[in-house]
Amino acid sequence: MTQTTELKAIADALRQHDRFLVVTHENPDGDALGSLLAATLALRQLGKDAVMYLAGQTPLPREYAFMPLEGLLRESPADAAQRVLLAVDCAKEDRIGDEAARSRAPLVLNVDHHHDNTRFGDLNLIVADASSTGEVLRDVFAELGLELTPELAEPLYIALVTDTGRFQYANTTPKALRLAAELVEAGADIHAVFQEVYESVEFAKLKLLARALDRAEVLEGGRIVVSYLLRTDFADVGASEPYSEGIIDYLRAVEGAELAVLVREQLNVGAHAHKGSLRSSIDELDVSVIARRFGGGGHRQAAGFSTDLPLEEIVQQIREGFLAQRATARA
Ligand SMILES: [Mn+2]
Repeated sequence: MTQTTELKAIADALRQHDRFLVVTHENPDGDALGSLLAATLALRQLGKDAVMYLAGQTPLPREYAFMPLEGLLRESPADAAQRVLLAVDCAKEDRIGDEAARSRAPLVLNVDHHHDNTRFGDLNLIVADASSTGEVLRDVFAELGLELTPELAEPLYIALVTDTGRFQYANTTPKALRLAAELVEAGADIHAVFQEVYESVEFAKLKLLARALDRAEVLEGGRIVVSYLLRTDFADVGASEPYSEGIIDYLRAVEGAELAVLVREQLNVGAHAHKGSLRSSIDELDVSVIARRFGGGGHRQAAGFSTDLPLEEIVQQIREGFLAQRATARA
């Protein structure tokens, strides 16, 4: 199917069905939560019964606490088997964090922008060159003839501004910038979003950042910048897991860095021992390929993984993955 056909098929399915369960990926970021909220509100604007569900008990990142996410379920509702599952910003079904979510649903709709999306839906709309899932949803809403109210515009803007790194990353296309203007015209309060998302840093997050910066090391003559956070770091400064979001951007910003790596010990018992985040600063390096060495994935510029391997082994594997690509690029 072409992308236009996929778009129309998703829009038709949203029109035809009446009850929906909207989900996104665990440990959600701004695009995940913005898309979750916008999709839910859009369905309600169409007169549908739509509920939001985020599996697990991990607290939401505090910078998104201002979003009107009342009614967000943390456990699957009893009537999940009667609800069409709409997954937004989920590259793989296991990112939903509820193994039964997909099999329970009578129909699965998958709307995303990850280039490595496994197309786990019955219907899929995957736009790999979109800046964010929010941008993809905007086109779905247009297809549905929805009015872009301030309530819809603001979560779409949150999705857009966070996934483009405040309109700085390579995915900041002219289309993304035009969409930003459209969302501001529709009533998104960009200054309020800025203050809530970027200027409400908790002191414990600052102290966690300090630990990561203090431990940062360079490899391969400065082309790789790597750091790690231990479980005790989180405990010492009083930080929970989402506090580490954004730290990697400081590592990537170092002069000459092509690859930034942050490895953190997992806080949840029963989870994999380590979680890794990877960021590429150059077009020639696809970090999703490195993440796949550990069973992870993501985008070219940003990817992640979970693993039980020890820290030294993780760093060694990442180094090999980096050299495999960079040697190829130079040949
Ligand atoms: Mn995204």
